Amino acid sequence: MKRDQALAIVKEQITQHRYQHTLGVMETAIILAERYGADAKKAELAAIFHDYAKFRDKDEMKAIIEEQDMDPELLKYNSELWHAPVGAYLVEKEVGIKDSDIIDAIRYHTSGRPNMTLLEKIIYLADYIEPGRHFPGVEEVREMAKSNLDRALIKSIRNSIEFLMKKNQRIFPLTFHTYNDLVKKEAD
Ligand code: DGI
Ligand code: FE
Ligand code: FE
Repeated sequence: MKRDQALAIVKEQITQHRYQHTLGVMETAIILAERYGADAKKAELAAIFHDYAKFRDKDEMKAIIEEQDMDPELLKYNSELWHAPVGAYLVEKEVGIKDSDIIDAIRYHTSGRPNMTLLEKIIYLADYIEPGRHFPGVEEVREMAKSNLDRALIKSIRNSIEFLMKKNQRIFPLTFHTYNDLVKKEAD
């Protein structure tokens, strides 16, 4: 699928603000793919569609999680987590993208998972450091991403967990598993 066609599809699904974020993730994901030797075309498409389901109705997302036998634990945690697995499902079903590398990068863009693929890491990180992000610590992760993808990823996940904990939010266990897996590999 061509970039312009993909962008036109996603533009219909999200707000103008989220669309600008999507363009930032796309640009960043392509740079990271070129830097770390991933497929830039897959990175482009995964980035374009990563937040496809962000504005779906909660009840619709809940129904999809149940009907498609997704992890029922998701329903016990913040509904902000749901748009990633639901997006993976809908991008395949509604947009027709079948490539499992792209679909999994969408599925795991919010929590990560142990043994992430290079493409999954790139989309997670691009989502965190795209030029439209302005939270404390982002510049440090941007710098790290220039030389060490895994270290940048660990830092971004640690920052996110800390941020959620400061807000008294519960952490989805898969987010912790992702963090532990990356830290273990870093220490090996
Ligand atoms: O969709 P984006 O805003 O671009 O970014 P995202 O998909 O990384 O995260 C969406 C939201 O999900 C964000 O507000 C924080 C929340 N979130 C991410 N990981 C966890 C989480 N919420 C909980 N409760 N637990 C998590 O592990
Ligand atoms: Fe997202
Ligand atoms: Fe995003």
